[in-house]
Amino acid sequence: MTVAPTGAESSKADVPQLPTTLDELVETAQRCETAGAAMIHVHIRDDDHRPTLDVTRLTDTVAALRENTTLVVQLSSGGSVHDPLEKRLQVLDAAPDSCSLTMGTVNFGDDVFSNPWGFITELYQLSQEREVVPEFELFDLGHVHALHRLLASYGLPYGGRVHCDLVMNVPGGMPGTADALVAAVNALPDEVTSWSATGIGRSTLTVALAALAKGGHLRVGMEDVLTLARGVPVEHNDQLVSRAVELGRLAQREPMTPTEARDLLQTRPAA
Ligand code: KMH
Ligand code: ZN
Repeated sequence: MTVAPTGAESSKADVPQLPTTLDELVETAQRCETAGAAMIHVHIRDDDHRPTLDVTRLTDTVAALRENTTLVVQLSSGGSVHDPLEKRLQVLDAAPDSCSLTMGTVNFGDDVFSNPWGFITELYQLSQEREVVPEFELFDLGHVHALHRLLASYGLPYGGRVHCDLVMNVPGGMPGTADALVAAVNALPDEVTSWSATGIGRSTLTVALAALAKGGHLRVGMEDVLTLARGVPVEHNDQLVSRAVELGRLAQREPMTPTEARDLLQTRPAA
């Protein structure tokens, strides 16, 4: 189970319970680990709670999460739709266990989340060099196709495992339906060793249930959904983790521990 607690899209003014400071992020990470998360997908904010890719801040964040949790630390290389590609490559300077790596450009609501092929291949090769395990973010079936091309051209990731996350229901990407999930999973390259799925907004439960039924892992968090039900705001990310754990238990699936997740992903051993 991955928790994506913050994202880059919601503002602190609109969602005061969003963890945007380092203290809030660490507290969230601890509570989500207790609730059953094994990995954290991290976007950070500046002193004004705006998205930032400042490398010093990212490095401090990785250190604080390592000090206070055993979670696998995954930094977002996606940032916000406004971040330049060069800044997004620098995320690896903060030496996380894992980084997200989106497999293509996608319309993102009224914006464009830009991931040209040259950027994808540069980030991928950098992740191999720096021994950072990528999580391939797949927003559309075309991104699955691009993953075949990447693996054929540049070989396996650091650690030899191939882990993907289906990000569904972004306006511009694939819909958050069971049918779309099955189509995407059936098209994954044979090299894929594990995958998770997350459904944005209202599709969160549909996607989680479909992923469990199809044997996948789950990502949840306030990056992806801000309500538990219509008109019921999420007060803390651990509510989403606990609910996903409960869904898993109904499906007789136990959440992995961070140690098991490290083994699954073959992340770099601690220095
Ligand atoms: N914030 C989105 C534009 C990622 O973290 O790699 C991109 C995103 C994907 O969240
Ligand atoms: Zn993200």
